[in-house]
Amino acid sequence: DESSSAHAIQAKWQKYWADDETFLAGGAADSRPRKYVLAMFPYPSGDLHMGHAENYLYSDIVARFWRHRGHNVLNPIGWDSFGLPAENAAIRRGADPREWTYQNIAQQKEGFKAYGVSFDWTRELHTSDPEYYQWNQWLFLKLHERGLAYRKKSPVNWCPNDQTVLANEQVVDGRCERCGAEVIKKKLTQWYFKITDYADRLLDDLNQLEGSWPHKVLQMQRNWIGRSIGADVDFAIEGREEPVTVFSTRPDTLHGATFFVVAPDAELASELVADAPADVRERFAEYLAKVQKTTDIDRQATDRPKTGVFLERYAINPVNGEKLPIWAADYVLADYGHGAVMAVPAHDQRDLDFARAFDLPVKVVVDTTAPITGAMPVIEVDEEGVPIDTLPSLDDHHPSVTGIALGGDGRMINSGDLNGLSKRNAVARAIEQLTANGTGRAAKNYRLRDWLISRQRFWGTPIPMLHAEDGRIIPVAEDQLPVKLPSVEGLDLSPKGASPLGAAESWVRTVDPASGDPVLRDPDTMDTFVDSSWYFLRFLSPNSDQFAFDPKEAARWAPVDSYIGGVEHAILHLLYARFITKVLFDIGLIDFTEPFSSLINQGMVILDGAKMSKSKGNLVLFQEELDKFGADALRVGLAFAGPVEDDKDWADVSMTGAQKFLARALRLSHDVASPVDVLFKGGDAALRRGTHRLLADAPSLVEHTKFNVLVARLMELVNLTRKTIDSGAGAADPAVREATETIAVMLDLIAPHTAEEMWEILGHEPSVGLVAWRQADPALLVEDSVTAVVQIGGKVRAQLEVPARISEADLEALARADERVIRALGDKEIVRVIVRAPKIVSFAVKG
Ligand code: ANZ
Repeated sequence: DESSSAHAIQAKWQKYWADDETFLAGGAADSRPRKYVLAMFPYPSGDLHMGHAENYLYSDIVARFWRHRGHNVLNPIGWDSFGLPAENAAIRRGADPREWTYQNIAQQKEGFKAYGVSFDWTRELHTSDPEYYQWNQWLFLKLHERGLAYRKKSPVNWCPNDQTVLANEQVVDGRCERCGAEVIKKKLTQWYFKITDYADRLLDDLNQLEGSWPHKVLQMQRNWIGRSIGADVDFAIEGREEPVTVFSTRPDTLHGATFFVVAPDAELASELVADAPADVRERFAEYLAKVQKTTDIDRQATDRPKTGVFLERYAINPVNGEKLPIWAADYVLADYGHGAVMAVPAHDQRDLDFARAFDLPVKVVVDTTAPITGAMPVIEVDEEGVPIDTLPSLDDHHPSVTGIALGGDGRMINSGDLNGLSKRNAVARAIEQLTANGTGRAAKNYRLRDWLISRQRFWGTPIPMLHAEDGRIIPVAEDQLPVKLPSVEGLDLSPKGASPLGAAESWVRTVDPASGDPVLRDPDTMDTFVDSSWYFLRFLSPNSDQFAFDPKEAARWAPVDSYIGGVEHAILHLLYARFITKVLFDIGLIDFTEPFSSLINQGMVILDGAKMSKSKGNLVLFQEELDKFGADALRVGLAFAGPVEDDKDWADVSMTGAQKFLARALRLSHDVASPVDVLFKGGDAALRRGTHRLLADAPSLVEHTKFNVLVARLMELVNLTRKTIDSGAGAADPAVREATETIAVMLDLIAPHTAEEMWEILGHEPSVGLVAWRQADPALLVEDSVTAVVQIGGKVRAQLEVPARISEADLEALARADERVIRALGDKEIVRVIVRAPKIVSFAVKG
């Protein structure tokens, strides 16, 4: 039956590809143009699943396509094999995380081979091999040399369940991305990568990816980096020597500041309250304790009632000397800007909510009812800056009445010599004045934080640093790498809040070879996002023990031409890879600044409209589908299921339909009776036109990732070929061979085993995977033409020769441009036009 013959064909060609090494990338002597096609490498979490089936199908289609287009293609595969799931599985089963990991890798590898993915297997890598992770350590040392790896004590996101630190990116809605436990703050000394030094470049370079990356991903990266432009303003504090700086995006509103707020958990708050009366101190301490249990997400929620404590201290507004009461309130965050704000309740909603809750004054300084462009009334103001002819609408809109802050643009009022300016001009002028007075300066602020990379876990890359007894921190010399993980034997991996490596006595205690001093190894391991931040470069020299990657190979292959993977990596992985790429560029090891020239995000495979998951019990299993229907049918089913970026509902996929299509295609090759070396010139004209139309359209379909359309077009051509055979032209017609060969060569993208089989049956040598796509014959692309008539007032006035597939709009335009029609219309008024493409254009006229 269909399935068993599919399996036989599959096994035959998989063996051939492995023996022949058909899909190895060409070496330095290969003069073909190069394409680097990469799918995000998998985490070896178990069997391959349908998400993998989709991801690696798409990358395989792209890789195979470029081979057919005469390119030297690199399509490698490896495993992102460090990380928590392996460690947790090991803890559960009292086993070595290595065992679990490498077993899963072996299984997934079998899966990929059975699926017919055209990887270059000679470049396989695993990030948990010392041969790989020593280069993570090398990278760490490079960053350290440049001041980009540093240690600091700071409040970190702590998962009480996994007992480990999490990067901001790994906290989702206040919870651990992995286990869902509520994340708390804990103060720890940790290693950081200084990604904030690259914030501007990471943001600005996104512009060059516009059109090549999904717009949504670019936008997510922009928001994550979150650059705000404004000013730092210094406020003197009564009874304190040093001024306190605040960041504001609206220095134009300085005259509207009516109070001052510090984050309760910032050191400044505790300092300011230290000399306050006992009752204030008590209230503050109570408040602080509460705040420390609140997540940043909750603190930023706009619909929360505002809370705070007056510290009985005052800040002095640098522009007018006004005394502003200082409050501690949790809507101000300790680690954004400077952890303090000038509050302008008239123009900032959070400040307004707070002012209304605690009865603080609200002073309008931007008249948002005054137009700012075009002919505008000049607002007359008195010496105080109060409008003389007060606009009644402004009173109606007063924020203390409406509860709605006036965030919009308008004309400055109540603001000294800023009065009358628009917001933008006032911002610029305010910054000029602050700068001149030495009380402020232009400033930028970012949401992006430095990348916390220390993890208190076993199954990761050891951080290559030594700690001397006197507190000195000594980098491990490059020639001492790798710092290999110790054996897991005797170690308790269960989460304790400190790295299990710290208990590996004989590993932790070592000697600094330079000084001979006894030292301790850093017990922490690196975030696994370090591993995946540069792996695409390792594929270029996967076996080198000289370099992380050979710069000459990087110059040949990189950046990656097509990167394919899930949108779940829109922020973390892509941002880190972009950062490390820029660092390596700065070091001079590569000559490009963006790692992935184009990015394709695939949708999810779902079932009955729902995400598949083990817990819901609605999993479609990759291995089962593969066993039942064979690799090619699975690939056709997925490719045909819908546009790449859409979610695909497996309930709508007809696997038997896919099988039947493949069987029909295969049967064509059996039926073809024309000689192998037929010159493709003659034969059934309609079939030839169909074949050449597909030859003409297919490249752009693939380049625009319209794989489902390509499958549909192949199905059409298979049907047309069969019809041609049946309708009398017969299997010996050379057009039938031409169509069938074209089908085989193009089908290779989607169903490579069937394609190889067809190619062989048609009398050719393998591999069809390396056969060039033929050029379409332009003479066969000329469309059929038909005669269209143009009627005016019911009388035929002209006949036009037009393409059979002309659009209604084009047909009408042709008719209106025709000399005879123009003459017959004269100056009659056209009341109605009826167009029936390609046959009729009819003008109803008056006069
Ligand atoms: C005065 C002002 C007036 C502000 C106004 C806004 C509107 P983005 O755009 O997110 O960068 N801010 C500064 N530091 C803060 C902190 N640590 N916690 C909470 N809020 C903080 O926001 C910048 C604005 O957020 C700053 O500009 C400041 O309020 C506030 F009509 O200053 B603004």
